[in-house]
Amino acid sequence: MKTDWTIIIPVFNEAGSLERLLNRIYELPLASRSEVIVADGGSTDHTRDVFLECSRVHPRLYFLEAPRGKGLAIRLAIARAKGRFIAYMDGDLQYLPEDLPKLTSAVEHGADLAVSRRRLVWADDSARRVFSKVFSGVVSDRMLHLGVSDPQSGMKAFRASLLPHLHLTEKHWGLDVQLIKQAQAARARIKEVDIRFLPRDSGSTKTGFVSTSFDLLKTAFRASGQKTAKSRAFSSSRVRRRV
Ligand SMILES: Nc1nc2c(ncn2[C@@H]2O[C@H](COP(=O)(O)OP(=O)(O)OP(=O)(O)O)[C@@H](O)[C@H]2O)c(=O)[nH]1
Ligand SMILES: [Mg+2]
Repeated sequence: MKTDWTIIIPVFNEAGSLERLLNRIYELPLASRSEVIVADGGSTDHTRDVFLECSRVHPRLYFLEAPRGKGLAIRLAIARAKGRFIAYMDGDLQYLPEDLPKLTSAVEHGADLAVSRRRLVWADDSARRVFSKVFSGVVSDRMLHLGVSDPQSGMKAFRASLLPHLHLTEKHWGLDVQLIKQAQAARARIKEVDIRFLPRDSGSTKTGFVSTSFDLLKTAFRASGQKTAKSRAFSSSRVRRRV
């Protein structure tokens, strides 16, 4: 069986959603040519037991033990990915597995990186959501010129051939911004894809308003400082296209 895709699910205490999420991923036609890595940041609930149950019925499903940090867990999973293409999505079922093929198809049809753009299916006017909008508008756009409208969205897909052009170092919430910034510097073709976004129906949030904001701003400052050097480093080497 060929492994076109590596699908990475970062989780920390997501026992309430993991089984439902994996069952739905494995119903996708995409699953027959994918491996799935559950990248766990040291869950203290029954996430691991849920994974073990699921691994009895689903093939090519792997567990990765990572230190704390969503970004770090994704990076460690990327390092062991066998797929020609890589996707990641949150494990709390706020993103619909059925929307994943929209991103994978964008990549298989020529994009180097597909970035999802959340369309809320409920009215969320929480302080965190408002901050997220401000962050996207001001920092991502004005400061980093990312050119995407929802950089923090937790579902992305890209070609593994992009990886030699990247140097991902973020451990927490800044990984998404770093990925986009570095892909942009590598002249990657970035495509935005609309997806649905639901409220959490189990578990609890791992983001704190202050800590997440601080983490993202640190990333933004680091990324804006790296901008010139990165652009120069990649200017002579275009991303290899495999389409
Ligand atoms: N491996 C790993 N995964 C994490 C860590 N922190 C969060 N996650 C996972 O990353 C994903 C996003 O975290 P969430 O807490 O849902 O963040 P959010 O979606 O911005 O917040 P909510 O809207 O409240 O759910 C979820 O699948 C989490 O389980 C971590 O330290 N390590
Ligand atoms: Mg969430």
